[in-house]
Amino acid sequence: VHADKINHLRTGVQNGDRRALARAITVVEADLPGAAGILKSLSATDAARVVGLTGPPGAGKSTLANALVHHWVGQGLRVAVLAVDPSSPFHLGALLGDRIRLAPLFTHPSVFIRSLASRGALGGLHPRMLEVVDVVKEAGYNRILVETVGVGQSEVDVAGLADCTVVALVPEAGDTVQTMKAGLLEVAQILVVNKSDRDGAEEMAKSLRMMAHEAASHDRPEAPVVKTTASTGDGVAALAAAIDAHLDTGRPATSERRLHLLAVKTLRIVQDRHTTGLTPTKLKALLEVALQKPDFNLYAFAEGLPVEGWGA
Ligand SMILES: Nc1nc2c(ncn2[C@@H]2O[C@H](COP(=O)(O)OP(=O)(O)O)[C@@H](O)[C@H]2O)c(=O)[nH]1
Ligand SMILES: [Mg+2]
Repeated sequence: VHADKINHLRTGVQNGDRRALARAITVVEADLPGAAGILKSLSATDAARVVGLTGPPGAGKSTLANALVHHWVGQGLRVAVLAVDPSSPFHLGALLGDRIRLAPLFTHPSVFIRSLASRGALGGLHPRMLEVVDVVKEAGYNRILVETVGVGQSEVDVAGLADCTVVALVPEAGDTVQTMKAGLLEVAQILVVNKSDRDGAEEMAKSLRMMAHEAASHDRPEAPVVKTTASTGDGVAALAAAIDAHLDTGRPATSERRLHLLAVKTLRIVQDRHTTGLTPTKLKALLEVALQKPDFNLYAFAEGLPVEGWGA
């Protein structure tokens, strides 16, 4: 892909052309030719706030995301949603105000929605999620909401890229809570008891508050617990306020956490770059040749591999 094509695409993304954005995401997501060129052309814009929304399947994450989008759009914000949950596609509409509902939302100028495939059956972020988020940031959205199913590693992954991680649970999730200490609770900066129209919501909120209190420390503020009924919009304004409060306090530009995340991100980029083009099939072919030599050494072989560059 030629440089002027990449420039054209990037300019489109920056100007809010959603087709250009969709195209750029596809290129980056699938690592098509031009992906590196697009990524390297990104400006250092970091105005968008990334909100991760995770939790067990069926907790109401998509419904909650809809409600948050509605809330933010009502405040005049531009919002992008990246949903890593093909099983539960976005049905924007139900919660959106009439004015917005009448117009198909995918054409609403303030909203961009994209589904991404997950890494595997157990969920997990798309392997190019970091890059996709960076492309979306270029398009000038104020909020980027990333919905993932929290069933394993994904909640940790999403915490790594989000400025604020929201974990959604339901009143019946008592068992989940017992087993989630190591995962979901650890990454939660805000805890949500969704489906609060159901029995047991207050009990659930109470036990979560206790846990959040125990988990808090001097460098880890206590995660607030918010009760919501996503399907009616109850509590969504309070959730949005909690998110704003977290975003306001967090993230000094050179904070230890940010530096750590950037280091992890750099490592991943470098590792990816070095394995680009190295498929098991290709390696087997190279190994077959290398093994002919009597002084074959695996380490010397690995070091001598043809590493593809990071050129456009
Ligand atoms: N009663 C009730 N149902 C809800 C609420 N929020 C979502 N749901 C329903 O729960 C189901 C799963 O919601 P969804 O947003 O797809 O969950 P996700 O898998 O976490 O994204 C849907 O049928 C929703 O309509 C809520 O606050 N109360
Ligand atoms: Mg969903």
